[in-house]
Amino acid sequence: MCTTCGCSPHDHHHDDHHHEHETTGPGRNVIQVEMDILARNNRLAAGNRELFAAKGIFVLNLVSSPGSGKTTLLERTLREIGGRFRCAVIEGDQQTDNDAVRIAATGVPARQINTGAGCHLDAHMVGHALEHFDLDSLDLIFIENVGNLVCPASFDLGEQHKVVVLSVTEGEDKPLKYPQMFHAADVMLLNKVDLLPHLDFNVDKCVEMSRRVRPDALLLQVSARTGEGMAQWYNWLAAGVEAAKAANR
Ligand SMILES: Nc1nc2c(ncn2[C@@H]2O[C@H](COP(=O)(O)OP(=O)(O)O)[C@@H](O)[C@H]2O)c(=O)[nH]1
Ligand SMILES: [Mg+2]
Repeated sequence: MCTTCGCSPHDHHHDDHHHEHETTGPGRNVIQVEMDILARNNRLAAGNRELFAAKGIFVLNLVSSPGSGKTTLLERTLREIGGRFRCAVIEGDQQTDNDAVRIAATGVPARQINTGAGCHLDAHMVGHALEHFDLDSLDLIFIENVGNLVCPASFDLGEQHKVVVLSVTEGEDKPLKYPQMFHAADVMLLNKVDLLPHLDFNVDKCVEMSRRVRPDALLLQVSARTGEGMAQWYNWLAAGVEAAKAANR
């Protein structure tokens, strides 16, 4: 059960046998069950985080609403910096392996997780996906979460940073409408800026709303379509990879 919307992320997850936290017994109420789920997730996320630190891997959790351009952004990123860093991608979607197929076409190893009815990835699913990679040969792992600005905010995967992608077609008020997510993300990528001439999207207003929710977030304006602004994103990635390696030395 998802603590936010009550959905069941494990319904269709074939190798998850940990349903015991989802049953209410005498004296236990729904809130306690939800707290157990989050506590268990946090424990598993801490394990993932320790593993990433031990291997010196920089790990990012990409979150957004559906269609804001996460996969397109990753495709371009991997094509443009895939030669500099050894990357892998974990893809989360309710159904299909479309995104993993798109990523694999760039030559980077990709693993799809299908969450079925579930609206977010959790640390347990990510832990299993990691078993399919040679972690000793990786610098950078991108996790593309299920498209949803609500539930993924509550579930730590063990990443160093959440990166929220907001596209200019979604309206500038999204940081205020989904403050939990925009507060949790250390970086906001404002994507599809190539479309700005066709829209009445107010970038300054969006930046101001984002600052109200998370004053210190790094805000970058990019277009995954044209490549505009992507160099700043790559510089930030390079610094993160270097820091993860330095901490591990
Ligand atoms: N114009 C424009 N379209 C984009 C950009 N990034 C992604 N798209 C388009 O937005 C749609 C959804 O992109 P996708 O990467 O699948 O989004 P996801 O659901 O967040 O992974 C696709 O049609 C992309 O081609 C961009 O920077 N500019
Ligand atoms: Mg996608």
